[in-house]
Amino acid sequence: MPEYVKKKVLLLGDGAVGKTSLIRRFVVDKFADRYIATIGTKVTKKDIRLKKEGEECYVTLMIWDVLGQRGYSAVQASSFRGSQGALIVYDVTRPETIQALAEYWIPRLYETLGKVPIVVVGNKVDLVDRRKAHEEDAEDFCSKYDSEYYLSSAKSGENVEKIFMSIGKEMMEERRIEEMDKATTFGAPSTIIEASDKIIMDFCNQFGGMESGMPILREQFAKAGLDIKAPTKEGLIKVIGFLAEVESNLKDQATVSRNRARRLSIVKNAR
Ligand code: G3D
Ligand code: MG
Repeated sequence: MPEYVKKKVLLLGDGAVGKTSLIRRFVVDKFADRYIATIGTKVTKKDIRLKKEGEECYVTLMIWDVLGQRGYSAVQASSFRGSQGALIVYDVTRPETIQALAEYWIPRLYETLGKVPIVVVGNKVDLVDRRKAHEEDAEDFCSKYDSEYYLSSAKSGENVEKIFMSIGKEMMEERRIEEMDKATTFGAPSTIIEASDKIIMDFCNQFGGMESGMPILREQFAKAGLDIKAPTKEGLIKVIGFLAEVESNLKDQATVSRNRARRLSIVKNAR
């Protein structure tokens, strides 16, 4: 018996990054070159089909195109309510728009809804030559938020379907939301020991608890030559790589790389 659900997804980001164009491309497969600023909030509906734990499920996405002007915080907060996830969009040709995500959009979202799943989207990739650099920027940015990213183009259609499917999938995984609640706080300064502690907990949470996680951790720490009493950054980075190898036999690729990125960001922030 397939499951039918309705999910509300937000598109957030500064004006003119391409939110309305991405929705239009996804829903009616068209691109219009004429810029019409979105007034207020517009809702578009689209049905998608996903697999959840091997089971087919039908999801009706209610896609909310939120007024992109910063400062309209009451309008924005009220459009956030009841939503289970967001596509966070910036324009790869305007670096200030990725900065706005960290300074404005993501904090506003988390203030209102708590830590819901997000997928970061660098749009207008058709306009850049050095794609690799943009990928690195996006990856670096995402590691702080435990999210996936895509570079997209509403103009060519590249990755447009993928970004909506990806957030749809994230919103279906309630387990993941629990994991995020359990996850450690990021960005806070910590010592190498604290970082090591967080990584251990993070791995155990994902691996069915301490009893099942610890033996694997001990093995991988030993393999990396890491002394649990005096861990080093380099050693932890090695361990994170080994843990990703272990997980790649058990989890899907997206989860494995998200876990790796999250753990690397813990190490990066350690003193
Ligand atoms: P918004 O809803 O985030 O405010 P819009 O942004 O979807 O209205 O898009 C703003 C401008 O960017 C529009 O151009 C639109 O055509 C353009 N645009 C959106 N996505 C892409 C893309 O992927 N590639 C390119 N090259 N342009 C894109 P104008 O020129 O009318 O301002
Ligand atoms: Mg718009």
